[in-house]
Formats: sequence, C-alpha cells, structure tokens
Amino acid sequence: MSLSTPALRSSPTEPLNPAIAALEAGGAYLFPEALDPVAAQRLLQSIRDDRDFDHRLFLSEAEFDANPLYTGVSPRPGRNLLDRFSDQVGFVEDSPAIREAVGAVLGEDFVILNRKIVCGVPQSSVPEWLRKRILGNPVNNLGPYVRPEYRDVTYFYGIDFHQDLIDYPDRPADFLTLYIYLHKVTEVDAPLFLLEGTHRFGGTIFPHQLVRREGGLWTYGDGRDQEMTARQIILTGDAGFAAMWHACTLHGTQPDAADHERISLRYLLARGSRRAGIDLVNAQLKGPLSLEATRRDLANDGSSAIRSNTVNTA
Ligand SMILES: O=C(O)CCC(=O)C(=O)O
Repeated sequence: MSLSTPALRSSPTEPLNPAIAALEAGGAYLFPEALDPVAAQRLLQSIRDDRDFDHRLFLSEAEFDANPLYTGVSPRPGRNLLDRFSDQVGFVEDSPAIREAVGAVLGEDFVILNRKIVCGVPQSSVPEWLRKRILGNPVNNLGPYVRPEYRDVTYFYGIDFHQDLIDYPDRPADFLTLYIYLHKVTEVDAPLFLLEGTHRFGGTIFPHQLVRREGGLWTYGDGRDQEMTARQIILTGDAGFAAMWHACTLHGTQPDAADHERISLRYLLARGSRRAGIDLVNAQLKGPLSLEATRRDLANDGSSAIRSNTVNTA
C-alpha cells in the first residue's frame, strides 16, 4: 500500500489536509466514509461470543466492599481483550483512510499508545446497588466493580465532559483519540458528545467550567481569563463510523439508555518523530499544551470525591 505524504502547508496559500484543517478549526475530524462494516461486525461478534455483557460482569456488593480497589482496574498490556483479536483489527489499522489522515496529523511514524475495547453498559446490566452508589458521579468507569477476569475491557456508565489529556499529567497534547463504532449507534446508545473547538484553550483541569445554554450550546471557561461558546456535536453513526479528536477536545457520554451494550474501539495515537500536522494545530492553541495536575475530582484512594455531572444535563 502506498501512503500519501503528510500534507503540511508549505506556504499559506496551499490547502491543508482535511483532517488537519478539521482538527485545527473544530478539534475533531469525522471520517467521511465508514470503515468496513462487515469487518466491524465480525469483530463485534467475536467480542460478544467471549462474554455476556450483563450483570454477570460485576462483583457483588459484599465482594467489592471486602477489598475496594479503584486503581489498576483498566485494560493493560497482558490484559487487553482487543489484543486477543489483533488479527481482526486490520480494517482499522490498515485502512488507507485512517493511515492517510493519521499520518498527516501525527506523521507516518505515529505510535499506537493504547488500543482497547470500550463498552457503554446499559442500565439493565448495572446491578441496582451499584447504580445507587455511583449516581451523579462525574466519571463512571465501572472497572473497580467488574470481576477481575473481565477487566480487559473498559466499561462506562457515562463519563462527564473531559479531555483525554486527563490521563497524562505532564505529557504534551501530542496525541489523538481515534474512536470507532462496531455497530449502529443512535442517541440512546451512549453516543459521544463532543464540544466543538474546545481544544483551543489547551489543557484545563477536570471537572471543567461548563454552563449549558439553549440550542445545544455551552459556555466554556478555561479557569484563567477566557470564555467561549461551543457547539455540542452528538456522534451518532453506523457500524464502522470513525472519528478522531485532539487530546484537549472536551467530550463525554451519558449512561447507555438502550437495552443493549454499546461496544466501540478506542485508540490513542501519538505524534511520530518528525514535524506533522499536530504541530500546526497546537501552534494555534490559546492555553497550555500540558498540565502538571489534570483533575481535582478524586480522593486519595482514587474514588470520586465529588458528585456532579454536566453531560447528563445535555
Ligand atoms: O465510551 C464512552 O462511553 C466514553 C469514552 C471516552 O470518553 C473516552 O474513552 O475518553
């Protein structure tokens, strides 16, 4: 396969690669064509064949309380279900559209920092004791409550607006998130909500200063002296839908309101060794490229110290 050369602008009159232009203007690029839906469906079937995405995923309340553990519960090397299906991810990793766009933004020697399966768990699968305990929390990553053998997938019951920089204190925003739906995702399947253009303030601390306005608009403050109005975009799409966003773009999900799980792939892709589109995008930011501390919602043991959630009011 021949890969196109990253279309960095050599003079101000030369058009930008569309992925770079979209990231620069709005902080996200939605791929115009879905990835191979048949391959997406095949991978989805392999994942579903592996386990039941229902209440059996979870510890009992007594089991959880015997040893509450809030950290070290996410997929990691050696415990990552997607790695078991690495022969089925070619429709993403070898897709010419993905390689061209990501190559333009991050350089052709871009690095996969992380790849995993993400599940939006439907309300009917979350045990009642757990729903009561997590109600109103901003980050409902259910890893702490999931049986250890199933912690090779990330399970969400919604997550408030955040930047993916949140997991990388001290690292510059030199990476993107690539997110792929493996089946049709409608408004009730916990679609991603993105706040357009919010990458422009660079890194800001979670939870973010957001006020909901009429008509899908939000006022976003950077906690320094800037404010912007940002439009909410809801990413619904068919199997194979793909989008990527900047590490400072605010996004989140509401709890899955459907009666079945939402299963997606999430990649973190980092800049390669040479100057690339991300450097043009980052040169336009009006805020820091990295933060020493990215969040102030956690207690010392990693549990949530606050109860507030803005994306659920969207
Ligand atoms: O899949 C979800 O529900 C949330 C995913 C997300 O926001 C993330 O992984 O950063």
